[in-house]
This record gives sequence, C-alpha cells and structure tokens, in this order.
Amino acid sequence: MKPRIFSGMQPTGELHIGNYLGALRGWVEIQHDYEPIFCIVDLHAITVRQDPKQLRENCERVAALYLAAGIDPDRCAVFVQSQIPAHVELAWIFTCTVPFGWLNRMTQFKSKMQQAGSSRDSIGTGLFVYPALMAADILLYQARFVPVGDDQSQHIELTRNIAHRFNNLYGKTFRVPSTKLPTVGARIMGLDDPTKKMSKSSTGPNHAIRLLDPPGRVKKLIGRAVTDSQPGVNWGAPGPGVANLLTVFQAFSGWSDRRMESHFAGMRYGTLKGQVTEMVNSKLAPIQQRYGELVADRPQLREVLRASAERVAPIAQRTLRRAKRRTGLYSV
Ligand code: AQP
Repeated sequence: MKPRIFSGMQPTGELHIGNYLGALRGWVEIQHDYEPIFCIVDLHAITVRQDPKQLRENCERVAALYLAAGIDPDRCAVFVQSQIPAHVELAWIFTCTVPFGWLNRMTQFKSKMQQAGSSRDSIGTGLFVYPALMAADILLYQARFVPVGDDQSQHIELTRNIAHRFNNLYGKTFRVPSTKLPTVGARIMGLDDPTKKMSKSSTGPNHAIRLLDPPGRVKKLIGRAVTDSQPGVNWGAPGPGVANLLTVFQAFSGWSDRRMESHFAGMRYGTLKGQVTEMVNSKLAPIQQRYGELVADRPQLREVLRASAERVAPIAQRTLRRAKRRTGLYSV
C-alpha cells in the first residue's frame, strides 16, 4: 500500500503560477509514489462571497487545470468537496473540539478579512472556523502527507494539533499528517508587491500570472514587475522583486543554485525579465493546450469528478463513522 496524500485548491478564481509552483506541480511529480486524493474545495470558497454560477463553473475549470497540468485521473482521485457530505459532518465535530484561541491565532483569517475589506461584524463566521473544515478534509482520508505551499503550513500544523487533541480525548482515531513543501517556489510573491504572496483573489491588474494567461500578457506582467534601483542582479542580496523573478525562473526550470548564480549574477533587469518571460511561456503553453481540449469535453470531465467522489466516499464514511462513535453521537 502506498502512503496516501491529500490536498486541494479553492475554486475562487483562475489558478496562478503560485498555486502551480507551490502545490500543483509537486502533486504531478509525486502522484506515482503515493495514493493521491485531490480535492476542489468549494465549501472553503464560500467563506467569502462568490457568484453561484461562476463558482460552479470554476469547480470544473480547476478540475480541468489539475488534469491539464498532468494529474492522471486513473491514478488520482479528483473530486469536488461538497459532493461528499462527510467533510461538513466531521468539520462540525472538530469545530466543537478546537479551542477558540487556536483559531484566533490563525494569521490567514486576519489577512483574508482585510482583503475582503470586511470587519469582524460583517464577515461570515465560516472564515473564522474554516481551519476546522480543512482539518476534516485531510483527516477524513487518514492522509500521511499534505503537499501545499508555504502559506498553508500554519493550517497543517493546526490540523496536526486537532488530530492529537481528538486522539487524546477520545482514543486514537486519526493519523497525524505531515506537511510537504516544495524546495523552490513554496511562496511566490505578487509581481506588483513582492512583500505579499501571489493570490487568486487579489484584484491588482499586475499582481498575478494566471496559468491561462496568453504569452503577450505574461510578457507585459513580467515587464511591469516591481524590481529595485540596482543596475543588475545583486546575487548575494537581491531585492524582493528580483528574488521573486529568480525563484519563478528556478522553480520552472529546475536549475541548480550554482547554475542560477553563474547565469544570472550581474544580469541587467531587462534581460532577466525577458528570460523569465520565455521560461514561463514555454512551460505554460502545453498546459494551456491540454486545458482547451479538456474543457471542450465537459461530459468526460464530469465523469472524472463523479467517479472519483464515488471512489473516495467510502474512505471518508469509514473515518466519519468511527469519529461519531467515539464522540458518542447517536446511531442505531
Ligand atoms: N503565492 C503562492 N505561492 C506558492 N504556493 C501558493 N499557494 C497559494 N498561493 C501560493 C498554494 O496553492 C494551493 C491552493 O491554495 P488555495 O486555493 O487553497 O488558497 P490559498 O492558499 O489562499 O491560495 P490563493 O491563491 O491565495 O487563493 P485565495 O486568493 O482564494 O485565497 C495551496 O497549497 C497553497 O499553499
């Protein structure tokens, strides 16, 4: 039996190169070494307001992007979270298990609230309690590893703590999972502000390179990316914007540190941007072509989502039944 991995993405918009380099590409690379379960987490998406029609459409688009990036549906389960109600049931049990103070320490709650331009009085409570749902997503499948980008590390840590707490209170029920981060590209920053991570829901026009951006737009975005006032790449201490462009190049190319240094040290920013553009476009082209084919065949895409949900639902049910029994919830 290969160890199981679980991960997911929110259908909150078009995936960007941060989602790809931080998570999706790693999933593709390791899919044959594990038993992979990949989710499209629409229940998380509704923690901030979504257009209902767009949300449904985004679920299928994200699924198509998973497959276009190289996820093999014969090897991996690819399903939409809300299709399996066990996620919500276990999330409620965890909401009752996790101390308020643990959730209050989650930094993403504060940053997302700011991003949504909301206050504590107006924001949906789901945004506060969703780490309990995320713990349910992972622990339902008894996953050994969770491959994610660096911004999710705090949530995986919380998931581990929830598993320990539940196991201590009620007896061993959940496997405690570990985080799996990529070595390069775990946190891609916004092109317009390299102090903030690249994000789907950020609205800045020059913020993110989306996986489906045409080559001309990628060129424009990288051309406008924030750098600094130095004349060329200061390898020992590049500014955050330049460091981000170098990371994007290295993550896409797979070049070693040594090769990166000898190629880029001292390079003028115009040349650097040209080379990053070429690298990004060459890697996005095959994904975009495959994506076009996949979204054109909706029945096939829907069949992948349906069959996967059917395949993994019994795993989720088994864990949920156990957790309910342990907590004393009524059953006949
Ligand atoms: N900038 C990033 N660099 C590296 N990895 C990233 N991830 C997200 N942003 C970056 C990783 O992508 C996966 C999917 O994330 P998500 O959809 O669950 O939500 P998120 O982490 O909140 O990503 P976004 O793009 O910022 O979405 P919105 O704007 O909707 O919140 C995760 O593995 C994440 O680590």
